Amino acid sequence: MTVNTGTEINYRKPEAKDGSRVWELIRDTGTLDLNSPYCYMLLGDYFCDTCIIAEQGGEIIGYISAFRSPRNPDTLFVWQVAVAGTHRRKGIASTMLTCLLKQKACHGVRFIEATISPSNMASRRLFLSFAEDKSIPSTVTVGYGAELFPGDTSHEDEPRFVIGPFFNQM
Ligand code: 9YT
Repeated sequence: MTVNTGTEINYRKPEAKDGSRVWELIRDTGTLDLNSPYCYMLLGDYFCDTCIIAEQGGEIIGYISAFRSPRNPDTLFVWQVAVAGTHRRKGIASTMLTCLLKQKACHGVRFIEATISPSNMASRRLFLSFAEDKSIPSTVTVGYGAELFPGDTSHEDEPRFVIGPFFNQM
């Protein structure tokens, strides 16, 4: 008899019906910009090939949303990386990123871009160690400065990280 202890982590594409639970995950991170539930449904419907969910025992514990830049299709823009507070520091974000890059939809990707605010240490570590481990160049430019955000939101700067070029044979 096989007993499913629910400890195995399953990585899969999101669907529209995951939108509400993804919204809850993003809300609970406390560090990411919370978009509308509709936005997460839409990503699950129209951008599922470049997004990924980590699930354990039926619970969504990790999520990456990303899309290929319409003007530069060799660039994967990684929009949000989220891991549930209870599951951090286990390499889940890094596994999600690696799985994502292995997808057919990411074939030919040579650059990764993301904007990451200074307080989002987990994502900074994720992208910089991804680049370092593989000896891929990385640069940081201004991105979206705090002044671009509505005055009453006191949003941090969102510097843009660019990693690449690399040969995506993963
Ligand atoms: C890589 C990542 O998660 N960036 C976050 C961008 C922005 N602050 C957002 O959408 O939360």
